[in-house]
Amino acid sequence: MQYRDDSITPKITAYIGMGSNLADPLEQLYRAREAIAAIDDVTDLGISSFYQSPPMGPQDQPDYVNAVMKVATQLLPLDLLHKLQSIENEQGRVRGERWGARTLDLDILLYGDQSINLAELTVPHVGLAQRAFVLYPLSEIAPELNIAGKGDVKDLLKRCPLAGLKRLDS
Ligand code: PH2
Ligand code: MG
Ligand code: MG
Repeated sequence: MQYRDDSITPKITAYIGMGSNLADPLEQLYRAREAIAAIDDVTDLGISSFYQSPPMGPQDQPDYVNAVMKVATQLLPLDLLHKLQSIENEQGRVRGERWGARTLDLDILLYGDQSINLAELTVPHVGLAQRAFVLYPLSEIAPELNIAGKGDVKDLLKRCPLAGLKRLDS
């Protein structure tokens, strides 16, 4: 077993992008939030509203529902990623076409202020600064955030067209 002293392992604030466009998307995101909150060493710090938007990428798929969740965690980035992938799999994710329809997509958007460039994981997430379905929910729960190399969330938001994004009342 690896030695770890919780009192000195830092808690990192991370933001997780959540998306679904199959099999009752809202329900998928509710379930995913519970599953994320149940991970050891992950604390749920809140979630944005839910937003509906037309698909980015192939158009022959249903609209998406997206949200952003804020967590505190002592997991290393790849460990967190692998836990999120298990939750995607448990909720019936089938990996097919790039940007194709999915029951659940969980992306690490930000992990503290770290820049991570690994084959498996790029943080900040590549589409973060351009995608309305990421920026709007993110700005709701982190309006003062500055994203290294990209700028203030507030400024990114001003430059980001809504592209059909609608906030759901739920
Ligand atoms: N995710 C994709 C592909 N296209 N479109 C919307 N509106 N929302 C998404 O989350 C999304 C998408 C692949 O991750
Ligand atoms: Mg994604
Ligand atoms: Mg993904």
